[in-house]
Amino acid sequence: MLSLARNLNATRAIIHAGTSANFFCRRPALVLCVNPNRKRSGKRYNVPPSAEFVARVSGIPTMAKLPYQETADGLDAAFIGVPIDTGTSNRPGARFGPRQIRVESALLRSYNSGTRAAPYESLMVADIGDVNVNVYDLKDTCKRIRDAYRTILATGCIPLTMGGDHTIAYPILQAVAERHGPVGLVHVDAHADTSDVVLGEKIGHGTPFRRCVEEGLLDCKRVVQIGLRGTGYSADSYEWSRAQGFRVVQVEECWFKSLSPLMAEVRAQMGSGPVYLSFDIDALDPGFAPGTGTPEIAGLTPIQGVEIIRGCRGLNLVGCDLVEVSPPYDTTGNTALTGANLLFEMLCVLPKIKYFD
Ligand SMILES: [Mn+2]
Repeated sequence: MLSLARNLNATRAIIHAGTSANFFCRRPALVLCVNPNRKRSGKRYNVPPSAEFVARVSGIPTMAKLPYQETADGLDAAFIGVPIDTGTSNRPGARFGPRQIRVESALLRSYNSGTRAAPYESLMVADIGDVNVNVYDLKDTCKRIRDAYRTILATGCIPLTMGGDHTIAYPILQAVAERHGPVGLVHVDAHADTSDVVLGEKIGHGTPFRRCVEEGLLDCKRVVQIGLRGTGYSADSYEWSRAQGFRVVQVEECWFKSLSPLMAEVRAQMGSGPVYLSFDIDALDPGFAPGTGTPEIAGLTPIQGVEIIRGCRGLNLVGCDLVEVSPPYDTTGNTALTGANLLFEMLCVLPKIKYFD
């Protein structure tokens, strides 16, 4: 209560000073939500305005109501959108994913009540907008994504990507591997996304991880694919993955279980090397996340999704994405809301995040 009272008093002071309207500027946002328990490290972080004091429906919808800035300079982590669906094989609409995730993310608060993570007391985070994609040319889009992520990664910032269809993982991982070398991969998905050629094309949302392996972007012994399921083009749809050395965890191994024990094994598999987390929202059952392009029944629960992400705590995460949210197929907005929450969970397991234990 004491800290709440202090926050309230600080906020009143700002309101009386007449500056509260501009809550996207760094200083007012910080003053609005300053936590008196924060160690006096001298470093100031971006803190979203609290809905205790600022209506969450107000303002320009950035991810988690964080400040927007044009580059990754000075950031430890950044939310970035890649609004494409020109790689989809079935229902389109993922190009609207980043925008809808930002809108629904207005419900997010600053602390993780479950894990007691305090991301905005640990890292400098902002929303850096969207990659300027070419909706008429998927190959050009891939080049644009790769170039954008080279620039982001060169600053030392960890990208948290809002997709966009899963094609984007390929050019992102090209840039990630350029900086970090071949990375481990925690891939959560209904599909392996390891097809070679689809309708004569090498680039699409069913092929990114085949391309990544061909280019040596992955440390194949440190790849796990979780949640795979559905009908296939052959009886063993995941033979190619296993032949590369991937660990494949089909959804049947996940049914009716906590995935925390699995994640202990995954942490051992990943070791201390760099790891990329790629989470396709279609890993979740379409009853929970219907707004996606290629839904498959009998999927993971949101609880299991959260267990997977929280199980990545302690890994050397160098980038994360949440892809395939297609808002037109979920008029409730709940798929995008789920995506926003999963992205917040990803932020909460990045290296150097502070926890109140
Ligand atoms: Mn996928």
